[in-house]
This record gives sequence, C-alpha cells and structure tokens, in this order.
Amino acid sequence: MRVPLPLAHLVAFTLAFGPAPAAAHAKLVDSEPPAEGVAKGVPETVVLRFDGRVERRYGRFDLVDAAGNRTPLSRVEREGAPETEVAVRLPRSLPPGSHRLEWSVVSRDGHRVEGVLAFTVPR
Ligand SMILES: [Cu+2]
Repeated sequence: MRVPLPLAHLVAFTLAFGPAPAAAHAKLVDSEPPAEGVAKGVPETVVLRFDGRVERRYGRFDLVDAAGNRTPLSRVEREGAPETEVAVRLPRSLPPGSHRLEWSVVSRDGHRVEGVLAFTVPR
C-alpha cells in the first residue's frame, strides 16, 4: 500500500483538523552524527532518533554526494536499540567533507516521514 507523502499528509491533516497535534507521526529529534554537525572521526553508521516508534523495515536510506551520486544504504540491526531508533551502515572509509543522508521511514501511524541529514567527516 502506498502511503501519502508527508507534505500531502500534513496539508490534509491541517485542513481537516487545524494545526497538527504533536502525537501525529514520528519526527527526527536527534542523530549521530548530529545534523549539520561534524562526525567524530570516520563514522561507520548513522543513528536516527525519532520521537515515536518507527517501522524500521520500511526505511529507505541514500547517501548523496556533492555531484548528486546516490548510494543506497542498508539498515543495521542493533540489539537492544529502542524502537524509536534506526541505524544505517555507511560505506567504508567515507572521505572527509560534507555528506547528505536522505532518509525515509514509516511511523507507527502508517505515515511515511522523510528528511535529509547533512554532516561533515573531518580531515
Ligand atoms: Cu502521521
């Protein structure tokens, strides 16, 4: 089943109910490396932390370089990780510089949420 784009969802929801209540769907609240931040060394994974549970199986993750080349990434199962977290494995020996992770997950209310996480790998 196709889930609506988050923007369409938000617009429809806002029209129907006024400003969306906080409980609607999962929102990215934290990450490692942090958004717009500098990684500690060369990171092997990115961890995304949400304010609600997410269906990790339906996540899609792409690393996009400055030239727009896209590398699909897979999820990493981490034992004991809360259901509000998703971890993805980065390519080995990620070069220094800025990187963009385009992510998309399905929150437990069935809505797909997506975003971009930009971070820098230090020299
Ligand atoms: Cu929702």
